[in-house]
Amino acid sequence: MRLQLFYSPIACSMVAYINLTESGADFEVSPVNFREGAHLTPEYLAINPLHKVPVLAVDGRPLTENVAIATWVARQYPKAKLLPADPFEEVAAISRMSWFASGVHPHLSRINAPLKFCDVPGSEPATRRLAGEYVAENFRAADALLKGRDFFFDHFTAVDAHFFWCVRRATQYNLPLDGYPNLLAHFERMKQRASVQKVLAFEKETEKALGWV
Ligand SMILES: N[C@@H](CCC(=O)N[C@@H](CS)C(=O)NCC(=O)O)C(=O)O
Repeated sequence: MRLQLFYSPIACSMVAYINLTESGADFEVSPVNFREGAHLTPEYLAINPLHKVPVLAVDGRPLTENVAIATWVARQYPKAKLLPADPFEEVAAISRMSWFASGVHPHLSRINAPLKFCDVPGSEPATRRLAGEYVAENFRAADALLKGRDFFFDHFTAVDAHFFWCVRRATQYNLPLDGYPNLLAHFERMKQRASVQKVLAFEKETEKALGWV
């Protein structure tokens, strides 16, 4: 089976990279150079008309959306236990990932590119401030869930990989995180994982190769 991950540095394709690494899958990475508009070319739009990463092509069949990719990887490589085994817990994990994808990520995107969401001249600071407040509300809830625990469930799962990326992105926007001790401890714990260290090293290499740094 050929697994091809379409990936861009900094982007949430990091989540799929971590999950594939944790699963022990043999996969190749096709970097997508956002800064040169590679995601807007006819070739890439044929893979994902919504011009986003990640895409995991499984024997050429494109699978989009981090939650779906994580679920597929978890089912394909069950030994990695990327999702909890208990049926309720498994769906609860999917619920958490869906929350990060639909309830956290869009606010982070507003901070990154406020004019894509409100094009009123001079509105960027207000869009960013409001998005930051929504991120804060979500991080407060996540911090409470992580109290007294190493991971969202009783072992590392794809949920932790997804949340790691959200917090990482927040640090890149210098959002204040001091009020979330459990979230910060989780972030530091995640940075110790081999899969996370691998993707961070890969990101650096790719940024160099793409001429971003
Ligand atoms: N819900 C999607 C979000 C994917 C997404 O928004 N990816 C961003 C990077 S973090 C992207 O590719 N943006 C480029 C674009 O929208 O043109 C997922 O979780 O996979």
